[in-house]
Amino acid sequence: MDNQKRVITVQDISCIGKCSATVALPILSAMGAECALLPTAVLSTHTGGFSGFTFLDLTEELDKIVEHWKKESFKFDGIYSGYLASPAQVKQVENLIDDFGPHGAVAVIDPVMADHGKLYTGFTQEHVEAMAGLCGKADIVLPNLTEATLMLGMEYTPDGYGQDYVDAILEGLAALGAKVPVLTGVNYGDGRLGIMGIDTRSGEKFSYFHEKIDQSFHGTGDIFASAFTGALMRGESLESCCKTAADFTVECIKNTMDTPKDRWYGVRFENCMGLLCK
Ligand code: PXL
Repeated sequence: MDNQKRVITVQDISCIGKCSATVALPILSAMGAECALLPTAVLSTHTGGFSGFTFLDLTEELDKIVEHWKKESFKFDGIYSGYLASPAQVKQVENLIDDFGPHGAVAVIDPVMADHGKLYTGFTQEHVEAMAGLCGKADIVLPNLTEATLMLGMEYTPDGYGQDYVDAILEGLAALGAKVPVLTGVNYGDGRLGIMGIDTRSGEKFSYFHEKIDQSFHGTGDIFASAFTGALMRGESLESCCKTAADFTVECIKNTMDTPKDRWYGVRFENCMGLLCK
């Protein structure tokens, strides 16, 4: 019997920059899932750190692609969205969940829009509000601290916080409607960085902490979310998905530290891919 999982990933194509589609596709493939791509936009590079990038919005094309998929009666096991170019596209992903969710597709939403306390270039408060709505329809949400606090209208505190702050964020995300909120980038000041989540259906909490590397790299959120989704499709527990994805991301970062600094626009994940094929 063919039990290969098929996932739709909704991502932009940043032609150079090692993020979104150019990491989601190889990672999901390496982990054994078939990956269908719904491309939100085509950019010459990602928007972080490059100026003069080109940007082609594919909002109109998305509906046509999905209409065709529905006509063909394709079935999917997962819907995994990352960078969405506009509030209209956020709505399109909600429609995707309505279309394919009832047939068994688990919705994993990474609300890609901000980091280090700041929205990425081009995003507005309207996008934040739309994303909060989408997260409310998701099975699993994977925000970082900045994205979570923006969606909840909470103060962003980069460090010096305790368990109460994280609990309040997870509760807030659950109150939006997310079944499994998972917060990334949790830092209790002990030299580690972690992921904390709760499955609101069972009340079970889970977490995974790993060594903190004091260097930030583009695309690592996408690498984490892609590997998390791949692990989920492989049937791993939520805690195991956190571990698989975080360990892989840390290895990719370590594998990049010694490359020339002007090449630090993404991590050198390519020769770490073997870690995912098991
Ligand atoms: O890695 C997130 C991301 C994805 N896609 C585009 C981006 C970014 C972050 O800046 O600009 C186009």
